[in-house]
Amino acid sequence: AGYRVAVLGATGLVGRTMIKVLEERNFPVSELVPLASPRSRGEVITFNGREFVTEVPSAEIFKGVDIALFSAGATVSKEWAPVAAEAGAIVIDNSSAFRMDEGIPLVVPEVNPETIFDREGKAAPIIANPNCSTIQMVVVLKPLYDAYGIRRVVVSTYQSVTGKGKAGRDALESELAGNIPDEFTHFHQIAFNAVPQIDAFTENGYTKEEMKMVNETKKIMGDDTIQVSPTTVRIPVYGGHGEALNVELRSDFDIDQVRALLAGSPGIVMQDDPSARLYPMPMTSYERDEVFVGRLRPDYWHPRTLNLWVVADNLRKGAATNAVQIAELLVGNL
Ligand code: 11C
Repeated sequence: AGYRVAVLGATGLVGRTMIKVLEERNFPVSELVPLASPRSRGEVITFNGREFVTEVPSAEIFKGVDIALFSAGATVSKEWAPVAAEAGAIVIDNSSAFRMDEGIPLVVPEVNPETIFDREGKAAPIIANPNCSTIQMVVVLKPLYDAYGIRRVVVSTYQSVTGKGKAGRDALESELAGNIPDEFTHFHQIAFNAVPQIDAFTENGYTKEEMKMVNETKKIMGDDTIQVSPTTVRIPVYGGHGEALNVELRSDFDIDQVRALLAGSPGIVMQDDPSARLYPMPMTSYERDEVFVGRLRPDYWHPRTLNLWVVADNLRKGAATNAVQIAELLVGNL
């Protein structure tokens, strides 16, 4: 019993994490279909003690697949997601290919799980998984939005090199070993540095990463009026992305009530005890599925506004875990 689950990008950092998370969460998999580029064809993936051989995607291979988790970049998704959907699979796509398309749900299970299904209860053929830095932010914004309303969010990110996959991680390791490459993976040296550019710049002076945080947040929260003002920065860490949030609410709040509200909200772990030097960090969020929140305090100057610090493992809640949670919503509903 169970579902035939394909993972496209199975040998990448996110793909491997998807397979690990499927196993850890006992997702009902009858057969795993690992897929990757021709370079990785034939690589053996062990899942629940069984070995599966990596294939390349084809129209044929998606026949009989129930759920296809994609994490091989937007170009690959654009080519293969329609093929997989046509073959009858529900595609959960971790790339940016379809996120902002009308009619494609963009889903964080703690925030908008209902958007997966139409009025008849049928799942959308392609479901988009948001960008990692957006996911961990909206998990925290949702309970605040429901309780107080949100006007504006000023966010600065401190993002892990693993946001650029294996290449991003290897670049840091190589630079730390003293190698200076011809071309830097993170635009500049990332070892001992902080680079205020993630992805390319758009015409308005914001990077694509920053515009993802602006646009994806509005779509996921279902409110076009939320003003997200982002600066995204790459730093030389593994284990997770950090985000300093300054959130202007629409009504007054009591900070202890906010702390209790967030601590009791789905997917959040509160780590907020300055006297014990307890606050979230990438090192302690590594390989965890939750979103960690701390440094909660009212804005010193501005009414109805609070500051907080949010960390999540970008390969887990920021990518693989969120995708598997979406797949869990499909169980019994396909
Ligand atoms: C980074 N957030 O840290 C990016 C990686 O749209 O899924 C994920 C890009 C995306 O570099």
